[in-house]
Amino acid sequence: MVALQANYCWVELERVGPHDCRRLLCTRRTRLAKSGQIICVGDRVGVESIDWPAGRGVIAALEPRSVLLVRPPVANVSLVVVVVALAEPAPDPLQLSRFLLTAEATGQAVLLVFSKADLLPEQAVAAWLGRVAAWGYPALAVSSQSGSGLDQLRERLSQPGLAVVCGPSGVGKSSLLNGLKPELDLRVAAVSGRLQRGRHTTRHVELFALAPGALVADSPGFNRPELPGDPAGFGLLFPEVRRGLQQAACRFSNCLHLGEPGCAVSSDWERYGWYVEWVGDLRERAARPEVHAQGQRAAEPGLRRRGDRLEPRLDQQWRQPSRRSQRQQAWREGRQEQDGAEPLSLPDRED
Ligand SMILES: Nc1nc2c(ncn2[C@@H]2O[C@H](COP(=O)(O)OP(=O)(O)O)[C@@H](O)[C@H]2O)c(=O)[nH]1
Ligand SMILES: [Mg+2]
Ligand SMILES: [Zn+2]
Repeated sequence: MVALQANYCWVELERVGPHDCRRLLCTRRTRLAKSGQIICVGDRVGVESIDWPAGRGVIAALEPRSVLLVRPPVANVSLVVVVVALAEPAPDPLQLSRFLLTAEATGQAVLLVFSKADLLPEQAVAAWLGRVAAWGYPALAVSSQSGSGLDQLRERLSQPGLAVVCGPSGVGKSSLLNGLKPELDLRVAAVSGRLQRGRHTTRHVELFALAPGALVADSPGFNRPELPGDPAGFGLLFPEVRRGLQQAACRFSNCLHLGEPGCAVSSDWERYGWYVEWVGDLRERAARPEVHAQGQRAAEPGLRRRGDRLEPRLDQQWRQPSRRSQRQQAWREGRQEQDGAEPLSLPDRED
């Protein structure tokens, strides 16, 4: 499914159909929604009742998905491209890290792109590239204005798979995709206001083919992604931590890498201080389950929690169970988490 507009889905076909049909405008079988199967952009679906001359059909089946990116909600993502501008707006390393963490949380490849390279002198660009290389990200500096770096980016995005471009608004994501494929003609907004934030002109998620089998999704910008996950797995979202663990194992398997005895992760990296602070935030969140459940809902406006799964929010008519029973469920889950929670304090000594 390549695009969702109100209650209609555009489905791109695996093979060209009669009447040279490549895309079908589809509705969804009600029983899909009733069985709790929510279709996201990026999902592979089965279509029935096809009216070829009209180009219409009905989605009747959803294939299992490998990954679901929460924001924007895109299924089966294989590459997350995080874009931040070198200027207008200037990079915010904390915000950039939050984007990188949510990208890492998908478990898929992450590519960091600095946009608007035309606005900074070469030396300043090199300084940013060096800084994030030390974090573990060999980044790309590009400019849609001058065209520099676009060929390299096009090459990366032309690999088979599904890439999602995300990042703050106004950094030039839509401009970049337009630069890669001018016929897209995506809407671009002037950066406005004293905060130099772009307006959110990209309103819905849509997939485009950049090369055969290489799909790319532009996404609406948002400015402050929530921290993903729980304290236990959090360290693995940092290349700096993964690097340490490749060389040696920590003494305790549930090590939080906060200077525990026998920890294999050093504290000698730029983002270590933020890491410590964020682990603290996550532990606090985990210790207060009611706040946690609310935080989750606020954190993911595109999605809601259902059992232990995340689902995109739907129009009122699709919603079930009711908001009230959702709240009760979230509350019950919170209680369970509290009752069965693993202690997050330092591990007991094993020796
Ligand atoms: N100087 C410069 N401005 C750019 C570049 N790319 C985009 N812009 C401007 O940045 C603003 C936001 O661009 P847009 O593509 O809508 O950003 P998005 O919100 O990330 O999709 C627009 O005014 C663009 O003209 C670039 O490479 N250089
Ligand atoms: Mg945009
Ligand atoms: Zn450790």
